[in-house]
Amino acid sequence: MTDGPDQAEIARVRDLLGAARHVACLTGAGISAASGVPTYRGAHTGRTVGGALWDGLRVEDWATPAGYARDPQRVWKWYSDRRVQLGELAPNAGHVALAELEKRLTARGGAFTLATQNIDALHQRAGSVNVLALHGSLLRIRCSVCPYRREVGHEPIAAIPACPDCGARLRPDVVWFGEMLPQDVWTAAADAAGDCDVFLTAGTSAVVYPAAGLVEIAAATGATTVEVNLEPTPASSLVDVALQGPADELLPQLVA
Ligand code: BV8
Ligand code: ZN
Repeated sequence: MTDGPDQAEIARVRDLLGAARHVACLTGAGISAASGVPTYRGAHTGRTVGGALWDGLRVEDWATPAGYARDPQRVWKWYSDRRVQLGELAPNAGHVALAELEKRLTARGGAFTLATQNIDALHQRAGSVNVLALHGSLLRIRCSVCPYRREVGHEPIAAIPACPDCGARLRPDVVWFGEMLPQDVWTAAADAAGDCDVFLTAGTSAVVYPAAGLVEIAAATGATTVEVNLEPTPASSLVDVALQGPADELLPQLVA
């Protein structure tokens, strides 16, 4: 347990969630930190790639279509290693709390929408159902050129496969910088942010757009907004309640 926010704030959010009709949530790398997934930026309790991965390049420099074109084997290996590592990791109490919240809301006729920037599928493994994976999935690969895509497991894939339909290079099915988010997924997330009465953001540095804009949509349309993060972010001054602490400790308290 950390010192963290006071119990009155926790109780206030618990009441808000208990009375809500539709809760929408945005998560980022921080929610998976306690599972051993590295974060990208900011303070951390577990591991972090800390922005600079190789040769001083920031994630924004190489997690791009141009970065893949420049050094496909290296970028491919980075994702392949993460996919293998993910097979050894498990959801934590933060993921489980959000899955529990969804169960409760749906059991009483409410709605829960979980938009995540994470590509680790740990929310689904924890039992969350209505999950919008804004930035794709580590567990899918797709063609760089045509619509071909397929699911993959946690086994290593050393060589970059060629597309069985057109022969082009396959790539991870994730959204890189400079690429559009899948339109249907983004529309569903923006609709949920505009429709919810409570919007909860957890474990995100709130700097990558358009995902970070969801809390702005929710605030502008009258939702009560709550942030759970280890440290203040650009969203902290916008939200109604900013709780600082580890998501794997705070989310179970909010949902208890
Ligand atoms: C697009 C996926 C339209 C694969 C990722 C200038 C201003 C505004 C926007 C832009 C700009 N310049 C460029 C842009 C657009 C750009 C962008 O937002 N850039 C930012 C960096 C300035 N966005 C895009 O390009 C997006 N597409 O805009 O399309 C378009 C297209 C073409 C032309 C015109 C328009 C696409 C963005 C997708 C990027 N994909 N990766 C992969 O993961 O490998 S981004 C990367 O950051 C991550 O993958 C993750 O998905 C994302 C967000 O990170 P977070 O999840 O928030 O994680 P982070 O590490 O940053 O923070 C962790 C937080 O947790 C910290 O605050 C820490 O304190 C906290 N924490 C740690 N431990 C805990 C904890 N909290 C609680 N508990 C703990 N235990
Ligand atoms: Zn193809």
